[in-house]
Amino acid sequence: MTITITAFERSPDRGRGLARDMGVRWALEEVGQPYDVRLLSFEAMKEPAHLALHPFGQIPTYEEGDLALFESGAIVFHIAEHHPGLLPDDAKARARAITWIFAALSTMEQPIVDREMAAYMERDKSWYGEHLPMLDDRVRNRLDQLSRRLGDADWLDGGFSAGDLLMVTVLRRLEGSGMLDEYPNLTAYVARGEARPAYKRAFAAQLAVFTAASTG
Ligand SMILES: N[C@@H](CCC(=O)N[C@@H](CS)C(=O)NCC(=O)O)C(=O)O
Repeated sequence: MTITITAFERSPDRGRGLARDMGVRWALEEVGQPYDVRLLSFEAMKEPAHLALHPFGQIPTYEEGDLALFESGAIVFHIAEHHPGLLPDDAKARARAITWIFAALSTMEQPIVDREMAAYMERDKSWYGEHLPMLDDRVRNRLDQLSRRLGDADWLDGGFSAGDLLMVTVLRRLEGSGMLDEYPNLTAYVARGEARPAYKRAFAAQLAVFTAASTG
């Protein structure tokens, strides 16, 4: 059955793989599942046709036959549940890998996105200089804890899983902040994710969309 996802027609990240379709593309590449992409403008994302798929008017969405999903975490989880390779077979190991999916998208992503949003929206405000160190501390606290847990392991719990895929995707949002550089094991962890052939294919595919939109 054909899978169609949605992505930005012209991604604000300029094709650096930070838009949330990246994790979905990566998961589909990991399991060897071909997919189509429907590109959307910001305006089209707020129109009724897209709102019927995504109540918040965002990307990505995922359509497969009569199934329509939104939320990148739910989509990656769905892909991992229906194809081998992203979740272990052992029930307990599987539950732990799923736990890392939630940890990536709630515990880790939240302070990282709060910091990112402040940089976009508060940079010119008088309180930004005081607020930023607080936001940095919250991110650092989570990075400290994650770094301690990962230790010198390659992945968070045994073999590479959907939990690692989403954790690497989330940590990449810190690119350019210098914060990840303080944690050599997390830097190496992200690099291991980025070195996976499936990651490279997904990254190239989303970059090609931005390049085409910029040169076309
Ligand atoms: N929690 C959602 C976040 C989705 C999200 O923030 N999408 C962004 C792109 S990365 C978006 O569509 N932004 C445009 C908008 O909100 O208008 C997910 O993981 O899918």
